[in-house]
Amino acid sequence: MKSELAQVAKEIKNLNYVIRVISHLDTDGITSAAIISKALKRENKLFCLSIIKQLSEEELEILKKEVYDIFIFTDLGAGQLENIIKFFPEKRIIILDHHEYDKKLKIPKNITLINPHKYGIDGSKDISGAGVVYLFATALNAKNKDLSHLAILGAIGDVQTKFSSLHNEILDIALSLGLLKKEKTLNWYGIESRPIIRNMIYGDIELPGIENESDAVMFLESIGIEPKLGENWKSFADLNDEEKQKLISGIIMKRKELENPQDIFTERLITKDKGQFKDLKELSTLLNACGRLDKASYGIGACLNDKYSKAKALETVAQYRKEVSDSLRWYKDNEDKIIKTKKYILINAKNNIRPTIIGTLASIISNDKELDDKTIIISMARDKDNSKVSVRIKGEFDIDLRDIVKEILTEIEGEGGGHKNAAGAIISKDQEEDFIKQATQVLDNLEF
Ligand SMILES: [Mn+2]
Repeated sequence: MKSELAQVAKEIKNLNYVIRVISHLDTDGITSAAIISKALKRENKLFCLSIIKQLSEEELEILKKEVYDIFIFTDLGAGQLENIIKFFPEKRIIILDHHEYDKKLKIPKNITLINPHKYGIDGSKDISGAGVVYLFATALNAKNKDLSHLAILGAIGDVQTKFSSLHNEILDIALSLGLLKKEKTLNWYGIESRPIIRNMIYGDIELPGIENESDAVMFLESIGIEPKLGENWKSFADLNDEEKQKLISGIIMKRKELENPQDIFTERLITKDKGQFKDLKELSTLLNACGRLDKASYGIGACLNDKYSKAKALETVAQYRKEVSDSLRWYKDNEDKIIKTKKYILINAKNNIRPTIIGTLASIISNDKELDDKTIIISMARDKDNSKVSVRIKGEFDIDLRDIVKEILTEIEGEGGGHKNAAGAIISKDQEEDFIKQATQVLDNLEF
């Protein structure tokens, strides 16, 4: 990969026209965009950046008409290689992506695909899109090592949490430059921003006897911790050192009947920043929210420490949380519009839920403790003239949701894809009813 990266870096260095950059809207895509933006700026290159949901044929149709001579795709493009070859026979194309690509394709000379799968590295777990872009950026200029924390952030966004040797190399650079630090803390998501009481009820630390809000409040008061700060519930980070210690001892006491009462800690990665920009997992949520609410630029700005973007990103994540909880309320209030059987739940939210949030809703439903295991959740929401379909399953089973989508799509026109446990499709809005009919047929006949 190194010599290929060096070659492309040299080409970019010598270039003197505007570069078109296209990236993906999730955390990995946003961090990829931040890295490439900063790296190109450092070389005094002009570029024009867009963040998109997916590289559909529709999107490619628009892009190919643009006047740019060179396109760089980050965190997307590999999966659409065939279409890119078809749509861009004359443009210079560079793809920096970790997704799998069709190895049977003959890649023409105008296209350079920089992809870990080419070199026997598993891009699904061992390197993120931001990681590939980071490697390119450091080939361009060693100064770009100061973006190493963003490569790690991209990996966390793509849930590549078991760090490969490649990620560990990048992490070591971020640690040695003081961009990131490891910190031992309670094994809770959202030390900085999630209310303690929420973590006590839903968090990963088992707490016998704490089932609901009043249990949690009573427990906190019993150990002398005020659960609220003004109007708001306190997060762990809101506590002073003495209170933190009291809470930790209290939690261990509460767990004394369990096998490992002290097994409540984890190591987290933190930046030099504060609040929701400190913990990489929370920062990842923030970037993801910016992407999904069509405010990716705030996320990119936040990655590059722009003050205005950071303030706007905080507003955006608050709005995202509100929209997610509104979508959950819509789901609960509209049972008559939802098809529910023992095996599946079918939701057509139409225009009531944002298409970029419908997958989040399906994921939340699939985590519902009261739902039967193996329940398949199919949710749909409109995106202009199309409908976005998200498919999830409760629990982890040997069912490939992509196969189910593919089977439904044999009768319906549409593009499907995704992962084994989280698949999706895009269909035309006019086909919603047919899709639902076909889906119920496929699911009713499915044996599992
Ligand atoms: Mn990615």
